[in-house]
Amino acid sequence: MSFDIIGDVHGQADKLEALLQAMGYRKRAGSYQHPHRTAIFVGDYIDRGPRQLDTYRIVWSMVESGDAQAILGNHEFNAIAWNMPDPEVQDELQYLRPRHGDQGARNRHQHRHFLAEVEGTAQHDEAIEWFLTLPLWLDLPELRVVHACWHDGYIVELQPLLGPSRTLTPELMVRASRREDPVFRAVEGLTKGIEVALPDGHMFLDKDGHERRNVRIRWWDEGGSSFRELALMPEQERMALPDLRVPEEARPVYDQRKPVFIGHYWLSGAPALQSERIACVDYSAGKGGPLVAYRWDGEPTLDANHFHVQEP
Ligand SMILES: [Mn+2]
Repeated sequence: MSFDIIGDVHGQADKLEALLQAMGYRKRAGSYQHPHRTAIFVGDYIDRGPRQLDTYRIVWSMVESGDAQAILGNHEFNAIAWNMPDPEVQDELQYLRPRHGDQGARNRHQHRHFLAEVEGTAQHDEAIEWFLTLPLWLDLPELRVVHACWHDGYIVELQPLLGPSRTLTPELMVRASRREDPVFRAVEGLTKGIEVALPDGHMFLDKDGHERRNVRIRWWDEGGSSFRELALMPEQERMALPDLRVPEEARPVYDQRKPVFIGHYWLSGAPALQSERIACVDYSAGKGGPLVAYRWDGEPTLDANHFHVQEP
């Protein structure tokens, strides 16, 4: 099998159509197809860009016709939670992702481009229904795909709880929306990456001046070991972190059995591999960057020459 693994589109349907064309896909019977390749989308189809519904329709139609597979990104997870009433709140209507207060305003702001196109229409529920059919990860015979982090522990934990095609059920959506529930940590780990608590007494100030005691890490970096080396943050802030080891148990170790493709990390610059077996295909198409894909032709060891960069 030959697969083209396509990065986070975030409503940039122009970039997606240009990329599919350039990679040899043609529109036939309402869906883009390639004579002998299958596309795989790594999640985050919505939010940010100017053509939310068009993006959703392109990806949806390719999955329907068997020309693509697609998984769930954190933005689709959030969209479902925004639209799902909390069944445990009886006397008023509350949603799993808050719509009220300061947090509600921030949530709405993050989701505004999608809402502007769908709020109050039948397409909204239709899109949410479809998001609920997206698996949290793909483990194909030859390769793996997950939105942010391949974590064997979380996968083993979630596997028996998920729907038939590794999808989130309504019950799991509730559990994944409760910070104190282990399902929250597992779903967040796979779709947003790994967050590690800084050693006691350490903190840093984020770009809004808020104190933070957790950092997200570059889980794929086998060479790094300290918070200073592994934290995912601008270099200047990173250098202020303690030169102390990230606890081994907090870091997933990738088993290297097959290539794994991820999105999510808003990378920039020329596409580069994370390792021989790990490739991120998100180069910030959602905020001015190119849409990137990896043309996979069966190689067990990944090759940076296989990146396709669709300039905006
Ligand atoms: Mn993401």
